[in-house]
Amino acid sequence: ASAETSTPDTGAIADEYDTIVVGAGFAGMYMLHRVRQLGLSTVVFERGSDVGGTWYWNTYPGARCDAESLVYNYAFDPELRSDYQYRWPERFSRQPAILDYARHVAERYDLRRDIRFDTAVTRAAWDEPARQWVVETDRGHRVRARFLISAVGCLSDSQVPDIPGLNTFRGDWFHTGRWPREREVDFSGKRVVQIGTGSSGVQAAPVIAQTAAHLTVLQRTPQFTIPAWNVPLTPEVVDASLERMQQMTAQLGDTAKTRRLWEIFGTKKTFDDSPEEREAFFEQLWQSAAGAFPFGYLDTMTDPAANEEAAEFVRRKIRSIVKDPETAEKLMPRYPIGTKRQIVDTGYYETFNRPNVTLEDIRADPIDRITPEGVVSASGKLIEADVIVFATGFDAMTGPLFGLNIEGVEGRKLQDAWASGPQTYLGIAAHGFPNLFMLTGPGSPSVLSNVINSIEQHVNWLTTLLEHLQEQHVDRIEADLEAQARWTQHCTDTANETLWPQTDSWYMGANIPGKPRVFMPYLGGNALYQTEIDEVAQKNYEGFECR
Ligand code: N01
Repeated sequence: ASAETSTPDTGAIADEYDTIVVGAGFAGMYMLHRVRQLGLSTVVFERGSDVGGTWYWNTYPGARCDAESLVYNYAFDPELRSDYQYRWPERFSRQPAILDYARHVAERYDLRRDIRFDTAVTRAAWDEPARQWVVETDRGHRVRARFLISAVGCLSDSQVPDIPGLNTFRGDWFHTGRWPREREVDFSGKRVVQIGTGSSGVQAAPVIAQTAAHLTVLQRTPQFTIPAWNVPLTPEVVDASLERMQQMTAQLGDTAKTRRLWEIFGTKKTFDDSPEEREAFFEQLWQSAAGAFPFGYLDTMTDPAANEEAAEFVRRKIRSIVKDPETAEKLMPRYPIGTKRQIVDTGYYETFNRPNVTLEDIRADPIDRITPEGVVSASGKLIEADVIVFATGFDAMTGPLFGLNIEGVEGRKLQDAWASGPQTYLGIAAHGFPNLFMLTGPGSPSVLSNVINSIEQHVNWLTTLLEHLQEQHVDRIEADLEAQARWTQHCTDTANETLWPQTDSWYMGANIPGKPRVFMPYLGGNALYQTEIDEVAQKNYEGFECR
């Protein structure tokens, strides 16, 4: 890992800005770059001590991106992209490499001077007479701005489950999304209990197992994961990969504009192929598709029988990799493949062949409590631990927004407006919350895309809108209730064409007790979504009221 850049918070804060941006991850950084070009005075509040967002906080062992390095970066400046393309060390970057890139971008565009680090927004209230947002921070600032832009990310509100006795545990415990940065966590000689087997847990377990005396993985829901087949990026591999990506884009051509997310890669349906052809095709996907495995055939995400073919292929793989049949059986996922966020791994199933790794099924025998010695199950079994790792995920999409304590027109809280699920127009604006924009908000493709693409898409579109407002001398814009209802219904209808809503996942809010069950992101995919938001802009921002 590179050394932490020192970012002393010396910048003064004015009483008033044109724009306040919350968060200095990839969304906040690019937004700052663009609003500066419009000449809008702007401050960014960031609760971390440096840029990078997700890639600042998630320093857990094995943290890595499952989108390819060559595309998981900004496209807005072709020179930035080409200058950097031979610097990515691996096909799938580790967290430190991505954080280095974020820092490089901050330097290159001189972003830090407008970012106030170690500063969390604690409240944002709309002042109707002034047509401004009043934003408060945990450092006692109270600052006004015409526009409030949330760049808080979708997966930044870490969740440690409420297990009785955690405060009595005598060892260390950590959440993957809030991993300690001040010191290296050393697992050697330690008995480690890991709770959770989503993307974070699946990345962490193989790395923890390499040094821990013993690792016990507590699994509530077995998940499908596809090998990353990560490789170092030599210049030859870079050139070949860029060519492959260009070919794919050319093949898709204009058809991309009308294909939904699950239709982007496929050219045929599952049962168009004979069983032998299918097996060969799944094998090809297993070897090369990584996270796109469930999109190989056009109907995997819509036809239960087709989905089961793909799921069974992966189950056979698990049986062939995991040597102990009983452990293999415990690892068998039973939900439609792809309907939880598709995991990509390096040696996950193989980890259970190690003599120092045990898998416990906590669906069958749930966690009852934590004691000073470790974790105790409902049946009374004690799993002794020196360290507990919570890979238990996030209050996704709405959690980070609610954390800002946003109060809109007449003091209405965003939490209350969204009590039965998020309601947005285009995933970026909400009725009752004028001049508030949510980058990669609920109802946009965000987490169901290469999220940096989604970020740039939102920032570009919003920059054009802000420019339009400047030209028209408009200082208040709000989504219409009716346009919002139509958009929210469109997102739900799109999801209901697929198998996604059938599974308990964080997309559905199912991981958070009491959270409404609503499929939160938009499944249209980036290309179709671009067409849709462009159309709104062309129709003079139809669905927004400007005054
Ligand atoms: O979190 P998760 P994550 N008791 O919610 C379990 C992105 N990401 O941090 O499935 C016991 O997926 C829970 O069980 P269940 C990516 O979008 C990307 O792993 O709810 N167990 C599950 O096993 C990803 O999807 C990368 O039954 C409990 C796990 O904890 C998203 O972040 C890397 C529990 C949580 O899995 C979130 O991933 C990492 C409880 N009370 C993350 N509560 C990339 O590679 C939860 N669990 C880009």
